[in-house]
Amino acid sequence: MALKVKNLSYRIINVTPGIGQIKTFRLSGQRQVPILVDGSNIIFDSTEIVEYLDQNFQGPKLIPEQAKHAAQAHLIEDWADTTLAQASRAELIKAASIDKDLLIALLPNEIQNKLRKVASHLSLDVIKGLTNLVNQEKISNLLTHLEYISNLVKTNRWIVGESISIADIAIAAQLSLIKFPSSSGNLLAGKGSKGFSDNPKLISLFEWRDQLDIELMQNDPAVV
Ligand SMILES: N[C@@H](CCC(=O)N[C@@H](CS)C(=O)NCC(=O)O)C(=O)O
Repeated sequence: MALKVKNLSYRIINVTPGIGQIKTFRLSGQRQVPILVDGSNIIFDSTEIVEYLDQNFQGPKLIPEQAKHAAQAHLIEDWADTTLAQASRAELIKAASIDKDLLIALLPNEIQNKLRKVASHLSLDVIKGLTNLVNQEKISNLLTHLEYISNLVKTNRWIVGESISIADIAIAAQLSLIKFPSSSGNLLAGKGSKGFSDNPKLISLFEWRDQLDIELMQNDPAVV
């Protein structure tokens, strides 16, 4: 999303969890994505990547220049990357445990067909049991926190200040796990966690996210 905001050309290389992470480790000395490869510069961690893009490329500043807005954007991004990320992943697993089509759609393309049959025989109760171990308090807070943001975006185009920032990107990115945007493709678009994706109190939030997604997709002439 940050690369799209800056209107930069890029190529996405997806990493298969496990074996694929050997490459990410060799490349960056750690196993997680995202990693940005810009010539000989290797940058990992989304915050570092956004700071690198702001410092080295033109386009809207994703870290606001005003100290007050910068502090707010950093704090919100950190919340999105930690609390929101953990809760939305747990919600996604829960949703996939009760919706076999969603579970299958989430499988990597190359193994989708082979696993389709196996997945339909899986005992989804096992997955459900595991997700119930996730801190329930965190998940009930999730709805309350998303309601706050939904109310905020009813009257504000951007989460912090008057222009797009790292806070908008961080929140919108994590929301994809709770309700997949149209850019996720036919299998996933609109799917998500019951109680969130279909919650009337969150309509403004997902409309805001969809609008941002559409604008960034349009801002995409250089993707290769
Ligand atoms: N704080 C990091 C979090 C990165 C992260 O959690 N990456 C996940 C995917 S979204 C990952 O690579 N997980 C695989 C693993 O931890 O082995 C960032 O914002 O870049």
